[in-house]
Amino acid sequence: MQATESLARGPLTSPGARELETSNHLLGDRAALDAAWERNGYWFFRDVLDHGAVARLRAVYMQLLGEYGVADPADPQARYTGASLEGFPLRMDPLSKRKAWQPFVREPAIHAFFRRLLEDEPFWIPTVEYRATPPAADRARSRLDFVHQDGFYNKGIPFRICWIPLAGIDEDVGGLILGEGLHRGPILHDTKQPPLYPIPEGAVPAERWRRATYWPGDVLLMDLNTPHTGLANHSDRFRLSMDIRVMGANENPPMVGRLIAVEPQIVGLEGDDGRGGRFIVDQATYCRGLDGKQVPLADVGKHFHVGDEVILAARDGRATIMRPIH
Ligand SMILES: O=C(O)CCC(=O)C(=O)O
Ligand SMILES: [Fe+2]
Repeated sequence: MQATESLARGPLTSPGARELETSNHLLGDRAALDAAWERNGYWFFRDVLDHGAVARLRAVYMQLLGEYGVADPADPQARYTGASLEGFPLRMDPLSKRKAWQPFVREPAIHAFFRRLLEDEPFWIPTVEYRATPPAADRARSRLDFVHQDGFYNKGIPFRICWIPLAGIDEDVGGLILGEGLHRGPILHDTKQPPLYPIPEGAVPAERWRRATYWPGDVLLMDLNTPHTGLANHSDRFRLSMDIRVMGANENPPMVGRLIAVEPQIVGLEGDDGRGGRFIVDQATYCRGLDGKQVPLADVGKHFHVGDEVILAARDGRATIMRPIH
């Protein structure tokens, strides 16, 4: 299948990170899995996802890259052709629109893995990034793209991040790097630096960084407060991965559905799974816009409309967080 050829090894230019710890041997042992999560802030499983399912998702990416002429869909290494990236949808919007994640998580083998891992029905939060990252143009920049904690931008939804490589991703191609064992510590984002609130350089001690050479079939789950970033792509190929968020259906997941009413201080939601109702939206609600920035309460009616698809978490009839789905 795809890209199992040997990957060219360049010099180590990221922070000399140690290998991620694997948790395959803990599968089926709830207490040991939980202990590893508490200690490290992640689980890394090697070769547990069905290769056919991963290849089918990868093919969807490759077709889009082919349509834009930036890679040959038949190239197992997804090398960048050099064609202009000007019109190329870097965030892969066509895949967002068609919800390319859904057929993937419905694949019986993929569902079965997460069902067993969570000991619960997986509930997928449709905050999905389809990443086809071209080789970096500027190689003088730091290789750490943007260190962040997802929890800082997603208060109130205790999901686990699932980062899924769709091809071989070595140190040159980049891939994910994380700070081990920092998820129970303080939030590292600098609250004095809006609008991005970056994590100051050095906040993740050099010896905490972990990464791996990733292969199709691997999956990395991270705590929502584990600091992490992609590494800049210093190869000649696209870096192909998807990240999506999951929690157990019995862990009080947020609602996902369409708005059926947007009134001052009230929204109505029809959830995809039958949950829904009318919810108070007030100062305590964290409303997020499409650009990720917080929407002031007075502007909710401008940003949210009947028919919009949203993620909404609520407690006692009050929305705690509301955000659009792309
Ligand atoms: O793949 C990347 O570059 C970053 C991934 C990420 O931020 C995430 O999975 O939450
Ligand atoms: Fe992230």
